[in-house]
Amino acid sequence: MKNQPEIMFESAFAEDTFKGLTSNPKYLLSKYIYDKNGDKLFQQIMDMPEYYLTSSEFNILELNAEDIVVSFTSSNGIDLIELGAGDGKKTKILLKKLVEKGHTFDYLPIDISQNVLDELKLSLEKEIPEAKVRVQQGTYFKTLEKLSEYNSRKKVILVLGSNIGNLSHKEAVDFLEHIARAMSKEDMLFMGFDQKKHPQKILDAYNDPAGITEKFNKNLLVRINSELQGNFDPNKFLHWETYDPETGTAKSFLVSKEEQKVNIEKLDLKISFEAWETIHTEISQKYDDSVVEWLADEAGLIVEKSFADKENSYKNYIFRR
Ligand code: AVJ
Repeated sequence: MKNQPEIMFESAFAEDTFKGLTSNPKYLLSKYIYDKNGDKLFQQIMDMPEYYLTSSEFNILELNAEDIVVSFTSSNGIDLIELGAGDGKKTKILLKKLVEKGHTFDYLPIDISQNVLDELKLSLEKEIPEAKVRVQQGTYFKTLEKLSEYNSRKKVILVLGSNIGNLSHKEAVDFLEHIARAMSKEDMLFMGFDQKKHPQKILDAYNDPAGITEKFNKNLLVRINSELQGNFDPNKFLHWETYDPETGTAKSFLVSKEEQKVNIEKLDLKISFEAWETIHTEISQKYDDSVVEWLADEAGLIVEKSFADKENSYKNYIFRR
């Protein structure tokens, strides 16, 4: 991979899109859903009644805020580092509790989207002016390298929202390993994992009748059109969701409703679709305790504690090295 001529492509988005659409079967990477439009659509998803993940985690944090915050703290304060911070709606519960209990901390939210970070910073200045905040833009892998630079006091790393679910188990272990490597003995990792549950509930969360998730998924095509001068007609694709209860993997696809050709000018690429040919766009992995323990073990981490909602539909785990 390292030897590929990078000059051929104007961006990682261009290169990954070229690779995905010339593969068989075709795929696109879900991280590229999150441009300004995608961020907005994800905000709308989090407000949908069908998307139980957000309210489940919100309730877990609210019910256990005191316990959680107590386990976070250290006599000389902490650096609270959040990967994929988003709007920080759930994190604010913990920040408020830290302030209320008089704990010393810096909050360091990291997100791929600068828009999201700008808004987060503004809202925190208003809602929790006591909090010391330093935002950082970047992808997970870039930010993981920076993690070990924070080593003057206890680090607590947050990954909420079951964001790990977009990774295959192999990628998840790799991600956890990178985090583990940057952790010292007293550091902690606090992470949300959506749990296996009634398959219909999962399908409903990723296939809402209002079509918000469909728009979110199709934003990949819209983004290719606007940034790479493509001519996808999103109406000629079907949003399709599957869930395999054995593996716990929810998968999103765009399915071509007819035979068609698409032109992407900036990639100098013409792609043909057969009728009913697929583009795989996203996985949203669901977990149980034994899978989480296995992932942790593979990455050299130990599960110290977990917090669940009433139905065990979602869990937050504390990991240590
Ligand atoms: C942000 C990765 C947790 O997979 O549940 C929501 C993204 N995709 N609806 C998820 C998403 C479709 C979400 N994560």
